[in-house]
Amino acid sequence: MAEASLTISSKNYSSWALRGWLLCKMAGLDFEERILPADDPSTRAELLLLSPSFLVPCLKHGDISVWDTLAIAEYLHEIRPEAGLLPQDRAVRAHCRAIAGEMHSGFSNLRSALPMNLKAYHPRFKVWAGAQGDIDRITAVWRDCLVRYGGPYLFGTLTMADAMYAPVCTRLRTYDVPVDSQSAAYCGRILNLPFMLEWITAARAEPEEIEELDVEF
Ligand SMILES: N[C@@H](CCC(=O)N[C@@H](CS)C(=O)NCC(=O)O)C(=O)O
Repeated sequence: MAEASLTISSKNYSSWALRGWLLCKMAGLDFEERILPADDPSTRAELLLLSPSFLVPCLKHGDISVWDTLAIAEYLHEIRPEAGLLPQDRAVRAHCRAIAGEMHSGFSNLRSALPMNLKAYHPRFKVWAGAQGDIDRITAVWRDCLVRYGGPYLFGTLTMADAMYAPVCTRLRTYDVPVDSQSAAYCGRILNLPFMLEWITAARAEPEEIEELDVEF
């Protein structure tokens, strides 16, 4: 039996599930996935028991339940410090937390206008100004990190910040959003991580479609 379980919903649509799953993989945690179809009433009842916020992802490790992505990241760092989810240097660690927190609490324009949908592809999608502002800020953050810490990931090696921004990389690809060459190269590296390829393949094999999240143009 696995050491932990991670409850998630759709791999195609749930960007928070992707972040939580990636964090567990990056931490090297032995976990099993519990995939709950998001719109089934009995599923929702079960989810409420597991995750009082009613949200996924939710990590269960022994008697401990953690149901918020940033809390999961911090918890994984505590139990697997050697995985390097946070940088070793205190100042860099603070920067990494700030970047991860900015994604966790912000960029709502991008998140609502360009929902994660790994099965879709919308060439030359028209990005409205609010979402473009979020994209500009995110790519500025990426460029700053890549220059400061030398890449190939935001803080050199993979950290929780890369997991937090991974769904942005998928959105930029899904909606064919042009970005500067440094950010495009960073996205390419994230999208080609073996864990990402594994997730994307599983997402594309999912049967269900959620109409409201399938933007049409
Ligand atoms: N801030 C939360 C956000 C989690 C979240 O919004 N999860 C969505 C899926 S991406 C969810 O569970 N929505 C409720 C539902 O699908 O029933 C976190 O960091 O985990």
